[in-house]
Amino acid sequence: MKAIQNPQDLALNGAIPAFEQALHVGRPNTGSREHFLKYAGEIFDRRWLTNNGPIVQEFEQRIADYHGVKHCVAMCSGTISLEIAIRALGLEGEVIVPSYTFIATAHALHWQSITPVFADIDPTTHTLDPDAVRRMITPRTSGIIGVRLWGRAIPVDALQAIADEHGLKLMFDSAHAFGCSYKGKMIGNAGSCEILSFHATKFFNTFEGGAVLTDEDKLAETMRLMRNFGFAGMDNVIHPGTNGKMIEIAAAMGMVNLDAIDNMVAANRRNYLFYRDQLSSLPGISLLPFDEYEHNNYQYIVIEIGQECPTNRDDILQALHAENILARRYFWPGCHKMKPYIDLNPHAGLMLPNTQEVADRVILLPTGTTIDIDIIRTVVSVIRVLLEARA
Ligand code: T4K
Repeated sequence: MKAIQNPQDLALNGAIPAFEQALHVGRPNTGSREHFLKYAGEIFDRRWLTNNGPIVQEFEQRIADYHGVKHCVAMCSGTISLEIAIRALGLEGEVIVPSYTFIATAHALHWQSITPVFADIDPTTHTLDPDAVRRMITPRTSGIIGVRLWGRAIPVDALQAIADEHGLKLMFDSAHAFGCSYKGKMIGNAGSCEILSFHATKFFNTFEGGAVLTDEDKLAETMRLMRNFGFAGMDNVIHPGTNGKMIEIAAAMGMVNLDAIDNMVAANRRNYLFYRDQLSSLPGISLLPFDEYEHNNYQYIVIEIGQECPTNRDDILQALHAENILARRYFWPGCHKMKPYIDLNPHAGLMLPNTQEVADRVILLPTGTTIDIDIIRTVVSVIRVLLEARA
């Protein structure tokens, strides 16, 4: 790793990149390879590969216990978990969601001929603003999906009050919030259900995978049917369904990663604190804070580029990419500016000023167990030297 002290050290100015191999925001964390291979051997011996196998069942119990929730219904992805939960709740017509989220939140609705109606966010938390949600309610609205973006705070009580007042269903896309709490309560129990993603790039992964957490017995039963074609036993289909099952080898990855989860959170927290320290002296750059009184997974390092910064967000991104630091501008430009939503409602942005502003000023920096403090020092020095050169 080369030292970056002067503008001529920047790859942007012709120097060799700081990193030979790309640094990713979503480099997977992995638990014990040895234990994983032991599970794999057992799967071979048992010849039970999928369809609610014993590892999936144990995995579901551990995830439910971890979050203190009654049911965990494991699925093959976070997106399928969203689709199944949306259908099991009977959502239809219009559903209010933030535009500032991964496209899957909106797609899971559109895929089922439901219109996602985008409401604006609170610029400090990056999550749904309850007042903005109220403004988007119409006679066709059937529900609200809150997104616990970056695993951080979302006004659960205010959203529940709006849902109750208008007879709407409320659920949460908690794809980023595995192991997080809000107001001292672990996620999983808010609204009717909460969905998780275990995609490779999430700090906790099952290669691909997802789950729905709920305290509602009937809802859990319906989703279990729906993820397996509606089968209630051999030759007996009693419900519409699809194939949303988690496979045994994915659950095995989940088991070894659960065993290692404390180390993964500790690495993320160490990185977060070091980034916070290193970034604190840079003008116009602020790190989105985690509330230390809550359980956090610290999986995303989100920085915001403000007015006082001597350069703009995309200039910084370009300098980082030149060094092979593949920082991301999640979730730019917002779902409402992507297809098919831009065609369906080209003027949606008029109601989304905070979304547009936040999407234009955010950068995510690499973290996780493959990133250490020496790497972070170099990442931050690239930004520091660039800002000094632009000042
Ligand atoms: N709701 C929310 C709020 C979400 O953020 C997501 C997913 C979902 C729902 C849906 O859940 P899933 O159906 O995905 O379970 C990534 C992930 O693909 C996506 O899961 C995630 N959110 C989103 C925030 O990030 P991309 O397209 O930005 O990145 P991707 O998958 O190309 O990976 C990023 C980089 O990580 C790669 O360029 C290389 C590296 N990488 C990736 C993989 C897959 C590795 O080093 N190893 C790997 O195995 O979406």
